[in-house]
Amino acid sequence: MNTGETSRRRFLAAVTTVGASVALAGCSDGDGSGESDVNGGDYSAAEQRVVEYLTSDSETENFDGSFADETGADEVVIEVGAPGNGANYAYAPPAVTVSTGTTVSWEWTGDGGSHNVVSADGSDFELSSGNPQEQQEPFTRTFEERGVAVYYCSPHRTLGMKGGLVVE
Ligand SMILES: [Cu+2]
Repeated sequence: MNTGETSRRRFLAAVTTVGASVALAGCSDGDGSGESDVNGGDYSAAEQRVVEYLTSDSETENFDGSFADETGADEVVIEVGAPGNGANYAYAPPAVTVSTGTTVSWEWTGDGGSHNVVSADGSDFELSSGNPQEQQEPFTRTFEERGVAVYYCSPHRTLGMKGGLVVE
């Protein structure tokens, strides 16, 4: 259904949105310091991993380059089946920063068909909410360690239904 040309245009649009950091991703952290040298230091190295995940391959259209800052919160809710990516094919917010000890609760809206939460290759945390469902009890996880979680919805990954979490 989708064409490579369309995907490329969307990707280029994403590069423009989030700045030069994506285009120069291959150069990031070349000194091994753990900090990204690109994008004027606006993104931490951990955030940069999420940005690259959300803007590569099937772009996450509802990601505008910003991270919801939920550091210090005891509990954070991420909607599953929020508007975005052509229909209700989005996590909201798609990118979130939390502190260690935070409980994240993915809550199904009931919209957009069947969804799930599955960690992607490269994720520091393994996540699996099980088979895609239209509605189910929240998928809840408490993050005790620092790191990065990158995840997707199995049925809608190619439409951009992806999310990222930085635990700092
Ligand atoms: Cu989905």
